[in-house]
Amino acid sequence: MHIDGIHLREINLPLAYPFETSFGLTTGRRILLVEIESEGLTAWGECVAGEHPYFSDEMIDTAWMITETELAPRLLEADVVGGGDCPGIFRQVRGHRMAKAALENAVWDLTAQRSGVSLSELLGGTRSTIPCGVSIGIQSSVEVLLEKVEKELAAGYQRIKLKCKPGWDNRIFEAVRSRWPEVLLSCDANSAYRMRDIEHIAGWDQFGLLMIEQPLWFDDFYFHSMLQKRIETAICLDESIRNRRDALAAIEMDSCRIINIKVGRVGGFSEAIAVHNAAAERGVPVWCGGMLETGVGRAHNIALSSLPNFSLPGDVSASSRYWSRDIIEPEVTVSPSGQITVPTGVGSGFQIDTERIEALTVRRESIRTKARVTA
Ligand code: OSB
Ligand code: MG
Repeated sequence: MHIDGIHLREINLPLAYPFETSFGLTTGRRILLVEIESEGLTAWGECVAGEHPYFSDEMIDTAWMITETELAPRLLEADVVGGGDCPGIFRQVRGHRMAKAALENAVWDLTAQRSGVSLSELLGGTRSTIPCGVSIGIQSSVEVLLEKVEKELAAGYQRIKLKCKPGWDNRIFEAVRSRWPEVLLSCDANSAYRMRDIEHIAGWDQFGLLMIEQPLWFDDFYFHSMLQKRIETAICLDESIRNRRDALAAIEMDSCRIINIKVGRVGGFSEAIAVHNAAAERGVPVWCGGMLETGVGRAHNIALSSLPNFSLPGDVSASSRYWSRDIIEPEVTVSPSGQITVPTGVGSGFQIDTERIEALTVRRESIRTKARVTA
């Protein structure tokens, strides 16, 4: 395919509800969207890098710079047949996986459109609906948290994930467990604990959690493996898993028994599928994580979640939990049984609300194929 232009935009969008994790509070998002123009078709990708380099070492401004100066020019020069070509095209650039993923995912979306199939089908999806959970941030009080949990369970969500940190752990697990003894419950520490906390974490076995997500260092396998040997509850790795090799190492070392796949964190759909397959072959279930995406990234998460080994409820939830109004149509909704229907239409299956995106845009840049100079 010939790629005619790549357009970068930053949109600013306030969150409908502030989101607090052990690494900080987010009240609004600055989001890099990429738009790829090719032979009359247009496809979008969302970069999930945050406003600060707190979840990973990427942030929107580094992603913007790398996309503009390194990735987009490479993609424009390359012979592209499909999204699977992108890792090779970007190989010389180390890291910057969230920046790479935004472009690669847009190329997959474009390929689905060109082939007249749904993105889910192109990726190898087999599910027509996906099971949904929610990630609930740190709240001002236990009472406020319980109200949130009640609201999400009433909406049908199949799994509740509680963000935790030292001082916001046993109290909330106890409160939620005593009120809902049977609910699928997990927690996510975003690396807030250290080995001195090992006995404290072992105490969580009594709460019957489905998993404990990324309790230790963001880049660690070894100490998670030591912790996993000491506790009964499954560890789930998020931040630590950057690619298929990391997944293999983590599984081999018993650093985790469940993997959270975020397509941005691993650099795009190609690597996400590779992690999915490696885990599936070893009997390790996976689920799709979230990064407070708009509808562009959410639609891509839905397509990815339709692959067979995404057997646990993911953090892919309704648009209205994040935005007063999303940037796709229709917005993402969740059924009373806590499921999202995987679209069967061509491409992502959602329409991009370009008018709304235009209104939210605060910065833009277009990169086009250099005119070839002929002698
Ligand atoms: O660790 O899963 C995480 C949000 C931002 C950064 C990291 C994480 C999260 C979430 C929210 O847990 C998931 C979502 O609802 O999008
Ligand atoms: Mg996480």
